[in-house]
Amino acid sequence: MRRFITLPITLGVFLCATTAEATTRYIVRLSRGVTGVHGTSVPLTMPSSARIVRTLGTGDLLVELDSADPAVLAALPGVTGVEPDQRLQIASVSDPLWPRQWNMHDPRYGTDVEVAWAYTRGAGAVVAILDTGLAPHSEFDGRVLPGYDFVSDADTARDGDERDGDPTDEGDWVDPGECGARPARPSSWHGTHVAGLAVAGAGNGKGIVGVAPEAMLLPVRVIGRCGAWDSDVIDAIVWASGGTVAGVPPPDRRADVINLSLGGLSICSAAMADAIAGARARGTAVVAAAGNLGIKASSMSPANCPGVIAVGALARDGAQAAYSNHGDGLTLSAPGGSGRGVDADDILSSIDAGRRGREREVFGYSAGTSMAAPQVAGLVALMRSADPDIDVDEITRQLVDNARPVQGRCPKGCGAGVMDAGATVDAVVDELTRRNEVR
Ligand SMILES: [Ca+2]
Ligand SMILES: [Ca+2]
Ligand SMILES: [Ca+2]
Repeated sequence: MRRFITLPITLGVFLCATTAEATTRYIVRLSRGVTGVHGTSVPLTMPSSARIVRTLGTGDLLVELDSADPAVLAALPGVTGVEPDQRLQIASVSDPLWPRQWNMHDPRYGTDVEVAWAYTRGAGAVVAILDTGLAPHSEFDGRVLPGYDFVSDADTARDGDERDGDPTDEGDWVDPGECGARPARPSSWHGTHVAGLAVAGAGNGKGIVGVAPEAMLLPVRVIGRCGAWDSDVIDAIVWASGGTVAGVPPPDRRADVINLSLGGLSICSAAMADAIAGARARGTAVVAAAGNLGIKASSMSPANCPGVIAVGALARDGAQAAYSNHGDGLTLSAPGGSGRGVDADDILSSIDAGRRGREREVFGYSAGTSMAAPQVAGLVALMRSADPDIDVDEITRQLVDNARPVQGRCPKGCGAGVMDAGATVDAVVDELTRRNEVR
């Protein structure tokens, strides 16, 4: 049986120790006046099976034994207690669906988020998800900022009006003939799935965990039932990054990062490039999905816009996913799932059960660069939480410099490699420490 002991450390991370591991290291507590090293009063003589490793800051002795039987230590005169020296680990995540989140913890193909969580879980950072809106889901309880609905076309908005202050996802199901030649399909709850990958809550006894489970979520609706207009996305980027959009009250908090799991086949328009440049100038990083057409990433906007962090997708086997756009246009890659219809090889996140309108919160699998991008956006939130002064260029540089080599095949180009949350946040904290030492 494993016994877990939890103790908080300064960074707010919970460590746990398991006593299942046999130890030969013991912390030996001494009565006052006894010491095993300098012998100021009563010298403690160790048996030949024991070796003093060092004196701890508390005055206790760390002792290594040849055997695992500490009775020999307890019997020594002057010893008041003997305790095993336990090896501490980052707590196993208690959220029940965590074991299925291979994209985060698989030792070869995952993103190593647990290492990053030793520093931060994203508290203080804001992630804006520009998407189909947000279906109510308890994974975001207490962390949803007032968002906005930028869908200006009342005909496709499904909420009966033009822009409004309620970004709730009304469902994007399509009936035959509704959106040109598009086939009929049920609602995707795409925005809720994407949001969960970035910021779903940890330790709430529920579902999954996002990359930045303590970051705030700014939900922004831009996609109606037939897609999103460029013009609505442009306004939403300006707004979420703290710029001014006529007729729309400013957000309570500017986003640290905007996620765009959307795109179309086109060059980057000058207006879109302007909106993104403005967001970057105000300190908001912009992350975009590279697209799922298996073509050059440079052919899809807004992933091809200057300054955008463009994210490709990797399959369950660590290779580039067959659907992922690729090539020089990618900044880096993240797990996006295989997309071959096998749930366990895809990416699990929060959705709604409704085939048309909202019914109830559930969890479901999906694959795509849409799933890869928000994991990078979540990582940007961790970086901003660790160092609130890190600028957008430095964020991009650290993502690239600390990406890991792709473990599977990627002949057409995966950008800098796989996002590595642990190495990246570690590097950001190092850099911050160096900066503070110089001051
Ligand atoms: Ca509306
Ligand atoms: Ca609305
Ligand atoms: Ca959860």
